[in-house]
Amino acid sequence: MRGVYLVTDRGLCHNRPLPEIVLQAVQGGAAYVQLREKDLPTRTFVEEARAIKKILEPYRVPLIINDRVDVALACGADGVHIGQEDMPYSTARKLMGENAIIGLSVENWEDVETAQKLDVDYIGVSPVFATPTKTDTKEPWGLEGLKKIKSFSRHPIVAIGGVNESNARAVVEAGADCLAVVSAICAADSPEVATRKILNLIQPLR
Ligand code: TZP
Ligand code: MG
Repeated sequence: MRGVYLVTDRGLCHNRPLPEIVLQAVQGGAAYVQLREKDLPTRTFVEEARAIKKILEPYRVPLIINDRVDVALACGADGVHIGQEDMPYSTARKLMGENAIIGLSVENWEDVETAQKLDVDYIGVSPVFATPTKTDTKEPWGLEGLKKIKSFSRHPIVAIGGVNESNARAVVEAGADCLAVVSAICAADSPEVATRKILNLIQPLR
């Protein structure tokens, strides 16, 4: 895993259509897109996921679905991102198959140790910094927590939570392989420019 990983939030897109935001982010160099929909009816979620998948295919950018293995299977997504209260990793792996990308959020040290025994494709270090985008989080890891995880974990690290232009370099220097970004891209005047700026900041590093 490397580069910038867009995680969507339709509520932060200032009424612009989500497919447009996704396309702009990919044109700005986003390497992964995670569709994160907490409130959509399942049918609408599947339709949206199929539409986004079509947008991503020509760019060879993997589509990852947040939480919902059923939606990921229904739209033929490349992977799924699961949290500690979602479907267990082993079940998700059985359903998604060995080639799927499966990411798992780690919110405390016990999660990090447990993930070490699982063949996840990455761990999502969540949250690195406190963020208004998701307020039901546990204690932020901070850069020190991220460093500690990097020196312990055998898995690629995706950092999420408050990541933006002002801290992208520091987050990568602390050990993130890849930066997951919500508001700094979705709410930007130009999601394309915002993505490219973050990418340019970290590209010399990774
Ligand atoms: N998981 C942990 S923090 C977060 C998620 C989905 C939200 C991150 O949003 P932002 O706007 O990039 O801080
Ligand atoms: Mg979840």
